[in-house]
This record gives sequence, C-alpha cells and structure tokens, in this order.
Amino acid sequence: MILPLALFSLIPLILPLAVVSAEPVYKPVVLWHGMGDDCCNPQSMGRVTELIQKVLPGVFVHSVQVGETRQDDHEAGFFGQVNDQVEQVCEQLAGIPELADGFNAIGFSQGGLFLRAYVQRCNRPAVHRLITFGSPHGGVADIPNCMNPVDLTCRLMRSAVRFGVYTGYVQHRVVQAQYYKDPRNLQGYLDHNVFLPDINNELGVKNETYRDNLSQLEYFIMVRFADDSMVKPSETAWFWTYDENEDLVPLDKQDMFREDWLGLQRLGARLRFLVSPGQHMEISDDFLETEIIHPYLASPETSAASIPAISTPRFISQP
Ligand SMILES: *[C@@H]1O[C@H](CO)[C@@H](O)[C@H](O)[C@H]1NC(C)=O
Ligand SMILES: CC(=O)N[C@H]1CO[C@H](CO)[C@@H](O)[C@@H]1O
Repeated sequence: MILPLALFSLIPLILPLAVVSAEPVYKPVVLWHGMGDDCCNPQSMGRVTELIQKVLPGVFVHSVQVGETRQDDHEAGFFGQVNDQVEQVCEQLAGIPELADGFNAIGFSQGGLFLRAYVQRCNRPAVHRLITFGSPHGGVADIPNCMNPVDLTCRLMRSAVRFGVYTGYVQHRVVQAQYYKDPRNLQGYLDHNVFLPDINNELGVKNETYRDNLSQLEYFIMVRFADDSMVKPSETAWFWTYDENEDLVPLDKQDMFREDWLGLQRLGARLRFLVSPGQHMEISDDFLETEIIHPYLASPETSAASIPAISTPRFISQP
C-alpha cells in the first residue's frame, strides 16, 4: 500500500498550486486613440480602460501616447509624420516590461491603422489579436470631418490639406494627408503619399515582412460603423476603396487581396468583419463588452491552426 500513501502526501502540495494558477491571467491590452483624442481622456480611452478592467480584473492596459504630454499627443493626431510616430510607438511598447510576452491591441479610427503599421513593421513584442474600430485601412477619399467643431487643431489641419494634399509640404506635416487616397488621382497617391501605399504594400516591390507579420495575427477583427459619416467611404474600415471611376471595390475584388500583398487571404477565418451600430466612434459599452472583450480579450490563447473555419460567408457584398 505504498502508492495511496504517496498520493496522499502529494495532495496538500498540489492543491495550493492549483488554486494559485486558477486565477485568470489575461493578455495585456494596448489602445491607440483616434484623431482629435488623446491617450488619457477619461471620457474616451479612460472609459474603455475601465470597462476592460471591470470585465477582466487585473488586466494590464496601456494607452499609447505620442510625445511628452497629453497636448503633444492630441497635436500628433493631426501634425507630424506617421512613419516617425509609428517608430516612436515601436520603441515605447518595446520598453514596457508588462508587454514583453505579447499583447492584444485595439485601435480607434486612425489609431487602428497605425497599430496595423506597428504589426507590419515592428511587432516586437508581438500583437496576438488586433481589433480596429472604423480605421481607414483602404484610405479616405475626403479629409475626415472634425468630430469636435471647436477643435482648432482639427480646423487648422483641414485648411492645410486644402493647400494640396500630395504636396511634399503637406505630406510631411499633416497626418490625415498620409492616408488620403484620391480616386481622381490614384497615380499621384502612389507617387506621393508617404505612408498608406507602403503600409498597404501597393508599391512595385512588395515587402514580405508586412505579409508575414500581419498573417501571424491570431485574429484581425475589423469593425465598421453602420452610420459612419466621418470617414469616406465608411467601408474603408474593411479595406474597401474607390477605383478610378469612384466605384467602391470590396476587399475580395482587389488585387491586394487576390494576390495577398498583406497576408489577409492567408488569415482566412481569422480575419473578421464586424458592424457596430451608430456613427463613427459611437461605441456602446454593450458592444465593447459582448462583441469584443468577452469573445476576443477574455478567452485563452488559441493557436491559429486550431481555429475552426467559419461557415458563414466572410465577405458581404453590400454594406
Ligand atoms: C520591409 O519592412 C521592414 C520593416 O519595416 C524593413 O526593415 C525592410 O527594409 C522592408 N523591406 C523592403 C524590401 O522594403
Ligand atoms: C511575429 C512576427 O512575425 N514578427 C516579425 C515582424 O517583423 C519583424 C521585423 O522584420 C521581425 O523581427 C519580427 O520577428
């Protein structure tokens, strides 16, 4: 009767360990705010942080700040070079010990596009699940409206763009010009836009790292706002874009997808298309909690290979 005795003596050792490891440990979350917002506004990123931490107690949340102060960060949403800002954020995130084993990321509006650039260009530490809300992945055919009409920096941005969106002067200074894709001047866009054609791998030489890095995401969830009138077209949130005839082209009809310049095809069922009711950036707590936090931030890690293919069509032809 040696065996039962030995088992007995092990139990008290195992139990406390099991109790400790049953405490859920959630992947850290990184947020990148949108235009006209900043890292630390209690009503926006602060509210999102609180909700995430209410649903996932103890989770580490970091909200990206470009520059030294909240004011710098607000201005960096309008002025500066996106390429530099992404590089700065690559360094910032690499220096945060809590993120060292990777994290999930939520980007709001242009912040989602910039987080995708982070994945494609840096991704050290790696993003596991990328969620973007109303992000201009396919570019915008008009400069976004100012959400806050009294925001002087936003009005200054709009008048600077009127000066000439693809001039070197504006391209190197105005953030929104760097994801502006003029359907009436697609060649000008490819030749002079300093950010989006590169990050969308639309140039002659394709960057394999962009494709490899993006296709390694566990999930890439793109949320479009049903009544979005801030970004044109609103389907840019799903990579839709205008052709030279100003007809809207769904992602699956684009060479970018067919030739898989970005690894979106390789993502397969791990690429998700969601619709949130409401206007640009009108995100209800309920939507965040039930559609994003519970399904994508609370669940344990899944290896990409074990995610079953979904049977519903992945592409919706009409918005
Ligand atoms: C691809 O992107 C990576 C990361 O930004 C960069 O280091 C590399 O030089 C790029 N390769 C090409 C061919 O442009
Ligand atoms: C997860 C992943 O593929 N990360 C790579 C993204 O690209 C950088 C830069 O080339 C690599 O160093 C990463 O390993």
